[in-house]
Amino acid sequence: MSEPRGKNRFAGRSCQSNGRRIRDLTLRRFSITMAARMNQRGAPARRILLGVLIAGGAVAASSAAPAAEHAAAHAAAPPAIDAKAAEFVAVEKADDFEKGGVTVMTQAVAVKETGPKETVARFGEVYAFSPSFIAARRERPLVVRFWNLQPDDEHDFALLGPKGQVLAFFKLPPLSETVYAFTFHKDGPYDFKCTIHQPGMSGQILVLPKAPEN
Ligand SMILES: [Cu+2]
Repeated sequence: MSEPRGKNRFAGRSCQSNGRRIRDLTLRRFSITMAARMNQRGAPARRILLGVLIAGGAVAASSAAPAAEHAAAHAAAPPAIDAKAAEFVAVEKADDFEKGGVTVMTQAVAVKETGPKETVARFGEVYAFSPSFIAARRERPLVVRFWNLQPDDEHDFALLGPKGQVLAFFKLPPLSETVYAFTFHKDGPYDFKCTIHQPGMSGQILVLPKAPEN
């Protein structure tokens, strides 16, 4: 499944609300215990109790916002492509490219179906692109065949420019082949990532100077 796990503090779209909920419950339980004790002691103690309960309420209210953010992140619209993306790269989708180029597979490194449980509990479900590093030549089309090997996990591919701007974005549906040709116009490293599984599912294309004519 593509849901990042609740305890994954590394996930870009991490679900931290579970942790907050546990803290809220702990705080409420503490408040109730305090209430029981203070009831026996009279009015001044009750004022302190009120303060504790208000603080508890404030923490509980603050946890509602991240939960909403989280839901929004999962339903997020595709990122906007930078207006100057074409200066860096031309991206062409084609399912009829001849064989060749680089095949990039999506790899389930640690998932809840197969574990290890401790890893999934610590990092959430972990995926990777394989390979995650590709070298290319400027002005020579780099054909990449993306294979999403997971039967029930969405992935996507965002290509980033030197300032982190999005140069290209597309989805990689479950059990699909998606083929693109990238023709880079500027040398240098270009990061890429699956926006759903961050930060683990990331990589880099290094664009080398134009090949010498021979
Ligand atoms: Cu992914």
